[in-house]
Amino acid sequence: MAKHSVAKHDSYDAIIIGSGFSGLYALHHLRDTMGLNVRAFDGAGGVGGTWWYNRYPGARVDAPSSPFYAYTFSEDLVNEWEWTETQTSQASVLAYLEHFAEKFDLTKDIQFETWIQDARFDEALQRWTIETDTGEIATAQFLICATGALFIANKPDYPGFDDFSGECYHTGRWPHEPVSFAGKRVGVIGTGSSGIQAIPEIAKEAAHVTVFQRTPQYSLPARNRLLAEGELAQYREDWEELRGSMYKRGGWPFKTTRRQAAEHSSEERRAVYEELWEEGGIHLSINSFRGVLVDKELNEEVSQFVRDKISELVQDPETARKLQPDYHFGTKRLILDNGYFETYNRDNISLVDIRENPIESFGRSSVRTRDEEHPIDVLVLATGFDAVTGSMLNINPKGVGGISLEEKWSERFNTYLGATVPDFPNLFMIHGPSSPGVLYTMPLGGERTTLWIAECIRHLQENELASMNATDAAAASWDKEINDMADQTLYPLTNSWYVGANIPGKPRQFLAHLRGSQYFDRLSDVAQTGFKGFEFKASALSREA
Ligand code: N01
Repeated sequence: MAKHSVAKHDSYDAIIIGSGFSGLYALHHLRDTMGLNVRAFDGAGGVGGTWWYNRYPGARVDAPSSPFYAYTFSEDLVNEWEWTETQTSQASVLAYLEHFAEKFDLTKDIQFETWIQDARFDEALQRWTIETDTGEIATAQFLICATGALFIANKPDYPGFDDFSGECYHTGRWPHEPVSFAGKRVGVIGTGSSGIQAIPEIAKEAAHVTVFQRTPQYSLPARNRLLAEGELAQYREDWEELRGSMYKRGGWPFKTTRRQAAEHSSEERRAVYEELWEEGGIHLSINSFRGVLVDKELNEEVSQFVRDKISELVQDPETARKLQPDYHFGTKRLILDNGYFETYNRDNISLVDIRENPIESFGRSSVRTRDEEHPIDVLVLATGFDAVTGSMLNINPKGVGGISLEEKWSERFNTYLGATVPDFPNLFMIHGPSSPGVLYTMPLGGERTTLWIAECIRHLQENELASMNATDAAAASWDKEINDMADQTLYPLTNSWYVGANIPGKPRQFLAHLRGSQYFDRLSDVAQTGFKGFEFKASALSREA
């Protein structure tokens, strides 16, 4: 895409960082609906965010029913975009976002291939100043960070890693040129959503795949299929109602179950699990019985059901044993796969449990575990991200008194409403820590958060105010609320990126709001009741009057 540069020292109403789902919508809404002068920046060479970077083989939306992983605000868009599969591929989501950017003429206001190097709040002017890696400086009253919850790649720092001299790719930074695995020995480190999506596709092409697994995972069959004729038409017809349901429920139009486990025999429960496994997608997780993520005994029953399925699917008993997960079902991000476990029945794949047999060193074309040397031509790092907080800390904005976000978050990732940080006035995050983020439908979450940010801006404009700043007390109380909610569940018991456990030294804290629809109701309440929890500063204009 063409690079449009800002003139040096340009000034805007709002600067947006990121042009994924949320950044694009924010640009459209703030510019076209609110009439603001807006500029967006993105380090990537085009729109798409996550979908620009994550081009690894097999990359798909890890959620069911693709029509719902899309913008909901424009009936036009719903009617004109032709989704083809139930689990949309990366290429298809990216094409959709490119279409969206073109339809609303967004790229003219996005500067690509430009990283924000510094962002500072100027207290005298009550404005943000950003500096780019290309030496440009721009100011804006509002800084909207749509920087992605899963953006900063987590690369393992094994000693001697650099001794490996073959091709090496991180799933979250996949090359734009085709990568060929034909005839090659491929090593994959990591078995989260990305690894589990990529491994079956790589195994179809490679001479051999060696999977280095640290934690075995629960993965449910995605049962991806082409949308049947009429399905999309039905969706369009029901769109208003479905959209309403998405708002009311957790971002999906599906009803979650109200069935009580205690009212059913264990045989009846097993039959329910079987039915939901066959249905595929996230249904086993949300539609079996109430309390799967709260009640240890019930959770263990579902966990064992999935372990049994893995044993049925994988022919070699030793491989099946290594693939048995031992944490509470659903407390790491649920994975949807297309033939992951079945892939271990091929004769060109082997699984190394690195908890039993750790990686010790690397050769020029090998990975050495304690017991064996594995010849490797291509290494795929499916090792995830410094999730939720990493992309904000990468920018490390400086707020009131020059405090950096890194200092502010040195012990806890305090936010107010998951969207603002005390001492960082007029800075808004979309999918920030303690927002529902990935536990909600992200495109819809991005839309709804943007609408709330727009209300904040309108409030300042109507009252001739220059800035709003969350108080420390409001953030502390929000932090407690989020953690109390999480502590009622099994989530915090598991080492996952939800609690920052995948990054050595990261403060452990549950990073998401667990009840998406309540969260957005809360945002509305705060807006309708005078923005409790914020302090305001008058604009220079109204101070002079
Ligand atoms: O990353 P992950 P991901 N040595 O952190 C292992 C979203 N997503 O990229 O479990 C060896 O889940 C790590 O092991 P462990 C989705 O929300 C969305 O797969 O920490 N192994 C784990 O197995 C997802 O949850 C889509 O013990 C190491 C793996 O690497 C999120 O992105 C598609 C290691 C990392 O799993 C992240 O998924 C794909 C080390 N040093 C992903 N460090 C959509 O469709 C880490 N691991 C939207």
